[in-house]
Formats: sequence, C-alpha cells, structure tokens
Amino acid sequence: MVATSRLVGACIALTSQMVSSAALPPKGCPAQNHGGIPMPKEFQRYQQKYRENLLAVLPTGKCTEETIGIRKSWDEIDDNTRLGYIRAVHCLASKPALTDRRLAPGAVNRLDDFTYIHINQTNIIHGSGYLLPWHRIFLTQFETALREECGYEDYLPYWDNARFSEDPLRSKVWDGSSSSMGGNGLYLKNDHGPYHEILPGVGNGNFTLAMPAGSGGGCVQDGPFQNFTISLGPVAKENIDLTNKYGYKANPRCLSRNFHVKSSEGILTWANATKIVTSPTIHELRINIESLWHKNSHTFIGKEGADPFSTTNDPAFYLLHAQIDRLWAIWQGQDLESRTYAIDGNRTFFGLPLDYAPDVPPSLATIYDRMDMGLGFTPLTLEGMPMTDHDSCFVYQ
Ligand SMILES: [Cu+2]
Repeated sequence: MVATSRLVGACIALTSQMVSSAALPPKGCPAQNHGGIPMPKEFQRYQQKYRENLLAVLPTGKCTEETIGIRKSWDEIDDNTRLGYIRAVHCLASKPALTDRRLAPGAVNRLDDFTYIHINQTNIIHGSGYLLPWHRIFLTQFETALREECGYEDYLPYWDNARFSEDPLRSKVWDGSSSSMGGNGLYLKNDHGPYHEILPGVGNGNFTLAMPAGSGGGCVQDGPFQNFTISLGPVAKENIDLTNKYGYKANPRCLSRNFHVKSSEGILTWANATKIVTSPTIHELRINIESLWHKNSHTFIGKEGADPFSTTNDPAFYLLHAQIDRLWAIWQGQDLESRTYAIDGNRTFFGLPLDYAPDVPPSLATIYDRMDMGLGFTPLTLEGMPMTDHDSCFVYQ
C-alpha cells in the first residue's frame, strides 16, 4: 500500500510538472481520477497529441515552457485553488467598473465591464466567425484581471462537462459547496420556462430562442454566489423593453439559475466531445461546437447563464467557455500549421442583418477583421487564434 500511494503521489507531481516536457504520464501511473465518467482512450490520444504539438513549438516570444499557464478542470484542482478563484471573482465584483457610465450606466463593478462588452458584441460574436477567437481573448483578459488585479495565482479552470454529462450536479462545479459555483436556483412554480426569448438587435426583433423549462428559475440557493448581486441585463426576454433594449441600465437583482439536466444528458458527452475535436474541417468544427456543445452548456445552467447577451453575469460562464475554448484548442492542436488560423462563419449572428447596421450585407469573417474587446482594445481576429502567441500562453491539462 505504501509503495502504491508513493507512486501515485509521484505520478501526480510528475503530471503537474510534466507540461513543461510535454511527456505523457510515466508507465505505471494511473490516469488521473477527477470523478465522473473517465476520459476515453481515444480522447486521451487527441489531448496528448495537442499538448505535444503545442509544447513542441515553444518558446514562442515570451511564451516558454516555464511561463505557460496550465488550465485545469475545476474538478481536478484542489479546494484551495477553487477558493482562491472564487475569492478573486468576488474581488473583481468589489472593484469599480472602468466602462464609461454613458455607455452602460448600470455597470457597477469590474465584472460588469466584461458583461457590458459581451452584451454589446453579442450579435457579432455568436453564430459567427468571431465566436472562438473573440471568446479566447475575452477569457484571457478575465484570467489576467483575476491574477493582476485580484492576486489569483493559478489559471482559468474549465468545466469538464463530459465527465458529468449524465449527472451534472455531481461535478464540483455545481455541488453547492463553498468551493463550487453554487447550485440551482429556487424552484419557481410560475417562472421556470419554457421561454421564447426575443433577441434584440437582430432579424428585426423576430429572432426568438426557445429556452427549456428547468428545475429552478429563482435565486441561487447555496454556495459562494448565493447572495450575489448582478446589475446589467437581462437582455433576451419574452418582451423587449425598448427603453432599456440591451439592459445597460442598473437592475440590481440576485443571480438566478434554472438547471435543465436534459440539456446535458446524452449531449455533453465524451462521444460528442470526441466528435468535435475530430471534426474534419473548420466549418464542421464550428457547427459541431455550436450545435452539440455551446447552446446546451448554456441552457443547462438556465436563466442568467442562458441569456446570450448577459450570460457573463453568471460567474460559471468563464468555466463553461474555457471548456469550449479547450475543445477548439485540441482540434487546432492536431495540426497547428493548418488549423491555428482557420476561420469559418459570417460577420454577424447567423449572417443576419443587425438593426444598427441594416445595410451591411452578410459577409464572411476574416482573420484581418478587428474585434471589439471593450475598454478601447480592438485586436485583429488573428490575435485571438494562437495559444502561445500574441497575448495567449496557455495549455489545457
Ligand atoms: Cu459569448
């Protein structure tokens, strides 16, 4: 027994340092157990190839084997790291917003800066060619804010939903403990869906999104975001208030959720994760991510987390999107040369005309288009594509 536990200890230590050598776990080391459904061998092979290929190109500028950030599953990191992350999120919530009050009078704190620009760009960065690169930069900016403004010492964790596809509440993301993202919202008899939400600004207000009836609907009942006040949004609603179309006015309220387990069961599975990372083309990758993963990850959470505009009000958003970014990363990592800068999709949500630019014809996004990340930062799309260049330097474990 002693020998075995020593071996496991050595294996864990090796696995966390291993990223610098890109080595696979030494023979005799068991696969790490994060609970739930283990990662299938096939997916392990794709993940390993991604890591090997990614680390083989280092150093790239400032990104070296020593400086690369390792992003890990929320279910894998220890409680101290989870608590450190939660503390840093609350810290951002306690710092004043930097967004111009004239743009978003309801932006109160640093988290709202992220929510404001996400709302403002929603009709451009979803169902479009910018989905993946925009959110990659967005996540890195959030991670940097946690680290530089709030002393968080680790990197952005991800929600490894495939491990818990059939029983998502068993993930440490949602177990309701003080080191989780908290659990479901209070069950509201008359307000838990289904909803038909209008997306303002696109398709002349005729575009609606169906949201399933979940098992909550009200304020989050436990965990560190139980008494958490949010301000911007909601935006996608059954009836749009034209005096506050994008929810930029202050609307202080609790964080609500409406868990819908059927959005996860049989969908956010290892089989679909594998289908995504083995997509033969960027077009199929984008369609697979959108249809098999992105929408369902949001509808599982429900309420605030499922509003396409102000979804960032739910702090779990960042874990959800880190997983989407990870799936893209693993796909890119199978062939960095041909896939890093591959782009597919329109310049607007499903190529629909936007209210504020009705004459712009649907057209294809290019890697030379500029994206608006807020606070005056407008990088080229191509800057949001590599994982070890420009402002990116991370690998998913
Ligand atoms: Cu988004």
